[in-house]
This record gives sequence, structure tokens and C-alpha cells, in this order.
Amino acid sequence: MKKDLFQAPDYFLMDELLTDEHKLIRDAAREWVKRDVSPIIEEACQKAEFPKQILPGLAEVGAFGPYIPTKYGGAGLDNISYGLIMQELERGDSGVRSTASVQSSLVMYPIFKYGNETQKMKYLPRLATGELMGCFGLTEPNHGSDPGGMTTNIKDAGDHYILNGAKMWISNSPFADIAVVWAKNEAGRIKGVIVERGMDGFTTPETHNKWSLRASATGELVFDNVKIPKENILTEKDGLGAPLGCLDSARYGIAWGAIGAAMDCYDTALRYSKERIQFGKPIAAFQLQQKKLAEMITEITKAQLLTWRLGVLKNEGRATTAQISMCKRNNVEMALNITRESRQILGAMGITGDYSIMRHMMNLESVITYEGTHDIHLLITGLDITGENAFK
Ligand code: TGC
Ligand code: FAD
Repeated sequence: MKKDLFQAPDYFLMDELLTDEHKLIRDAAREWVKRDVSPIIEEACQKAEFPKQILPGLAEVGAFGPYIPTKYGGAGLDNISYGLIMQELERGDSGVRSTASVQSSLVMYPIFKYGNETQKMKYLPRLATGELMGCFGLTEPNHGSDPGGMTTNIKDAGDHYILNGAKMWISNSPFADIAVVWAKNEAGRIKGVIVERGMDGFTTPETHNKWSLRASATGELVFDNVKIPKENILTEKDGLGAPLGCLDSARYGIAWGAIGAAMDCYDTALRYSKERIQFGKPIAAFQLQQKKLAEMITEITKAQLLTWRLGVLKNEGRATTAQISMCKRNNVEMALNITRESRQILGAMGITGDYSIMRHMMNLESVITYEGTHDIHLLITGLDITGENAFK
């Protein structure tokens, strides 16, 4: 992997919309990615290994629970700061952002929102430092887009519950210390359960042979009569709306993250096009290459503006599920298109690990599927504007 020369595109002077604190937080994450992620990420990806050594750094840049109050160990930041951190992490690699998204939005968020005070004090401070790592189990082998059909279940056994079932495609599962798992009770009501590594009957087999998100660990969660203490059930909210509420927060982070991946590819392609000489001049001087680059910066700029506005709405408590869906869907597709165009600008070099583009492209094939597929987000918009439910 070449030296990380990244320079962030800011065509519409978006920096002027950020506070000094936002810029400080973003720049710290950007510098950390350059120093500690870029030099090691290509090898981790080639070896299909999650680089665990980056966990303390992720905690230091505030990537674990940025918006969780300081009382519980979080950084107490606003939603734009959270988004900017996700943008910078995904600029490095979607898998790095994934680890932080899961920890923040899918593990800390449900404990913060739906847990009682004892649960918050027990888990959140240690999740914020990365001493404890978590994962989120919603998807099952037979229920992906339709999580409401889940069959994982808990049964009341007096002073504890018994958990049975299996979750699949779970980020961080192979090394997570705890899992926030969604399961139905006898009445068919979905409950949040905190499962701890070491509980009898709980295993986390790793999923191998991925061509995407290779630097992120993915696995299953298997529950075979796992005895769950009653104090491990999230008490403050249940029903499908509870896990879906967490997804709003994670999808918001992904919307920002995808911009990071797109910016990295654009910046790489722009630099390459100025240096690569064919037919006696830089390829940047050919109209066809300029078309690609000009369209890329236009799409990045549109996404930056859309996403910043979403962040403002989220800070005001006004961002809707449908707005978040539109933004996630738009930005991930935009980023994937940019990986493909920028890969072409690099010619054959674009397929090598000397540059980050192909890795971003493969990663984004997961990002466009997880946290709601591209189709599901379109249908969420469709339902919102027409009032007609086309899911079922
Ligand atoms: P539906 O009938 O629409 O809703 C059921 C109940 O939930 C409420 N609700 C929400 N509540 C809070 N926030 C939201 N965003 C909500 N969306 C819906 C809704 O009001 C209802 O409440 P109630 O009280 O009436 O019961 O549910 P449905 O079964 O029709 O499904 C709708 C659909 C398809 C949109 C939804 O299920 C969906 O989003 N499917 C996609 C599944 C998905 O995104 N899975 C992601 C798994 S986690 C993951 O991928 C992590 S990757 C992480 C990484 O590595 O970065
Ligand atoms: P399916 O739901 O089977 O969909 C297959 C196709 O059918 C898709 O194109 C979809 O758009 C389409 N489709 C489905 N329903 C409809 C409909 N009603 N109308 C039109 N088209 C439809 N899950 C977790 O719980 N936790 C995690 O940490 C997690 N991490 C992940 C990490 C990776 C690397 C990946 C790839 C996935 C992860 N997931 C995780 C799972 C992810 O959320 C699901 O893959 C996703 O929700 C889609 O489910 P599925 O793969 O079962 O596809």
C-alpha cells in the first residue's frame, strides 16, 4: 500500500458549516486513520483478519459511543461529530467503520436507550473504552430483510430465561464479549437480551470466504439452551420497533461513512490522473477522464450537503426513518459508482492492493446489503411518499 496522501475534497466549502469542535474531532480521526489504519489495512484485508490492535485507537478518537453521555463513558458529542468520525473511519476501510458502528449504534445505543440504570452502569463505560466489545444479533438464516419473522426465542424458567436459536451474518461476533440479541418470548413479543461470552451453550462460529469486508470479523451466534439471568433482559422497550430504532442510528452513521469511501477513491483517482502520462500528456487532460472526475465530485458534494442537513435534523430530533433510509441508500450507491469509475481511471493498477479502490469497492458490496438492502430502503421511501406498503 502506498503512503496515505489523502486530501479531502470540499468543493462547496462544507467546512464553513462545521464548528471548531467538529473540525477538531474530524481531524483527529483523520490523522489517526492515516497513522494507524492505512499502513496495516491492506494486509489485514488480504489475510482476512480483523486488526484488533486498532481497538484502543478507535476508543481514543471517540468512535465508541460518540453521542453517549459522558456519565456513561461516552464522548457526549452531537450527531454531526458522530457522522464525521464515521466518515473518516470508512475513508480508511468500511470494516473499521463497521466495528465502530456496531459498538456505538447497535450495542451501546440499545443499552443506553432500552436498558435500566444498572445495565447502563454495568456495560456502557467498559464498551466506551473498548475493554468490552459487543455485537448485535438481529438477522437469522431465514429472516434477513424480514426480521419480524425471527424464530430465536426465550422461555421463562422461573428465576432465569432459556434462550434458543441462531443469528447469522453478525459483525464482530467472533471476538465480541457481549451480544445484544433479539428474541421472541412465549407471547411472540420481541425482547432485547444481553448474552455474555462464556455462558454455557453460547457459541460464535466465524464466517469465512468473504470477498467483502475482509478486515471485519463476521460470524454466527448460536444459542443452545443458554441460561440467561433475568437482569440481562433490556427492560425499557420491546417489540420490533426496539431493534429498528437502533438501525436508524447505525444507518445514519453509514450514510456518512460511505462519503468517506467515495472521497478516498476520488482523491486517489484525481492524483493518479495528474501523474499518469499516456499519449504524451497526463490522462487528466483527456475529456473522458475529466467527465468521470467531474461527475464524481458533483455526486460527493451532493451527498455531503444531504448528509450534513440530515445531521442537523438529527441533532434537532427531527430526522425521520425515511430520511435516514434515503440518505443511506443514496450515499452507498453513489460511493459504489465512484469506486467503479475511479478504478477505471487507474487502469490495471486499479485492481491491485497498491491502491485502496478495489478494497472499497468490495467492501461497499456488503454496505449496500447490510442495515437494510438497497431495495428495502427504496421501499421505505415508497411507503413514506405514497402511504402504500409494498413490502408484503
Ligand atoms: P413494521 O410493521 O414496519 O414495523 C414494526 C414496528 O416497528 C416500528 N418501526 C420503527 N420503530 C423505530 N424505528 C424505526 N426505524 C422503525 N421502523 C418501524 C413500527 O412502527 C412498528 O411498531 P408497532 O408498535 O406498530 O409494532 O415492520 P415490518 O415487519 O413490516 O418490516 C419493515 C422493514 C422491512 C422496513 C424492516 O423490518 C427493515 O428495516 N428490514 C431490514 C432489516 C435490516 O435492516 N436489518 C439490519 C440488521 S443489523 C445489520 O445489518 C448490521 S450491519 C452492521 C455493520 O457491520 O455496520
Ligand atoms: P434477503 O432478505 O434474503 O434479501 C435478498 C434479496 O431480496 C435482496 O435483494 C432484497 O432487497 C430482496 N428483498 C427482500 N425482501 C423484499 C421485498 N419485500 N421486496 C422486494 N425485494 C425484497 N445483521 C445483523 O443482525 N447484525 C450484524 O452485525 C450484521 N452484520 C452484517 C455484516 C455483513 C458483512 C453482511 C453481509 C450482513 C450483515 N448483517 C448483519 C445482515 C444484513 O443485515 C442482512 O444481510 C440484510 O438485512 C439482508 O438480509 P438477507 O441477506 O437475508 O437478504
